Amino acid sequence: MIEQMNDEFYMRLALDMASRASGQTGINPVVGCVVVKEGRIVGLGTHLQRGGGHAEVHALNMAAGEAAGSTVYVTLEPCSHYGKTPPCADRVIASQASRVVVAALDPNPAVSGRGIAKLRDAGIEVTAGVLAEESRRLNEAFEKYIVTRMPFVTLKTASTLDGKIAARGGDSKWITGEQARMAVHTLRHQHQAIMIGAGTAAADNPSLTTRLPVPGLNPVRIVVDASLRVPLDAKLYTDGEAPTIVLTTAGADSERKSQLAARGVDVIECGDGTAVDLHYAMQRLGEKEISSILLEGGGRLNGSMLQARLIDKLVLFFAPKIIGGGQLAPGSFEYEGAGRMADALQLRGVEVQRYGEDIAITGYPDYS
Ligand code: AOF
Ligand code: ZN
Repeated sequence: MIEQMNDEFYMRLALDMASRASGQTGINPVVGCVVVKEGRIVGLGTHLQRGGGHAEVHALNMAAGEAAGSTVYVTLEPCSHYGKTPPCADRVIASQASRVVVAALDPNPAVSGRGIAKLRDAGIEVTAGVLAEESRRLNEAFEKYIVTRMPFVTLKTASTLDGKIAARGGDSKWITGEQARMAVHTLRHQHQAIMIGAGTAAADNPSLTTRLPVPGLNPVRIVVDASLRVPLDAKLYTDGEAPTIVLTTAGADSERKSQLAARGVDVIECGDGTAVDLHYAMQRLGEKEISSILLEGGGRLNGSMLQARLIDKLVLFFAPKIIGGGQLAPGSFEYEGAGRMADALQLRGVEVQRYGEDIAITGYPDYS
């Protein structure tokens, strides 16, 4: 009982450190590590960027000679393979730690249980599964990408209670309040890319940068533009704030493609139909090592991505307002939809947060 409380206490610290690095490790997971000996913390470490040291290495370096006989708390199973760095399991064994407490297993097929097996084979006591769900939640994008090489897509909307993302006259500033908009900028920081449709790009001319009181990272910007109708002087193509990718079709104007390429925009042809082949697009983005995408609409792209079952998570902000407007006011999800309530898309694991006057509903679509 006491041991379990201690394990959770130190694992929470490790998880907290890991969570602060969310958004800055690229395709890698976020991982925290705490080394404890005789009731004292002797080492702390966090994986801060891809190619950089793993959490265990930083923490064990800090612990130095104190690592012998210690307990090592780590939010992800120590790795067993040679990646950009040597296996952490070997490093833990060499440090002569006597016990290792792990939150989640590493879903990387190159590891998946082999790290823990290595430690046990070396005679180290291993306790696995302490606060595992918290760790898995932090690395939900990594969990998908490392197995499928497809990006984890979070769909975000900000609408009125009746699901509208603009008024009948087209105006959309602002629907939600400042706190909710801050939360969106934190989501931008935490995702590697942000994606919008051509309609939104043309109507709003957004910059899609991360604007927070504490500076954040700008995601790569992705525009879905089958016919290349977004003007060349759009901020996304001219401001140089972050790389921009355009997903288009083989049939789109080739001169426009060259003009975009000349501006440094990465133009990807996704199929030869009239619409962008979204499944193929996600595969290509995965190949470019984009492991997480924040989809910021509009309604038609949201609908198409849902229908293609490419959405992994939804974060829906609602302002306590009703605007009406029928067909003239665009909604968050514009698609044919289900004919019967029994066929509605069900969200699982639903949670509700408050941001000032606004609320956010988070959930995971159940496509089964
Ligand atoms: C750990 N501790 O802090 C991290 C781990 O390319 P590399 O060498 O950085 O390896 C990346 C892989 O290592 C990643 O896919 C995941 O399996 C594991 N990440 N493992 O023991 C860490 N970041
Ligand atoms: Zn490692």
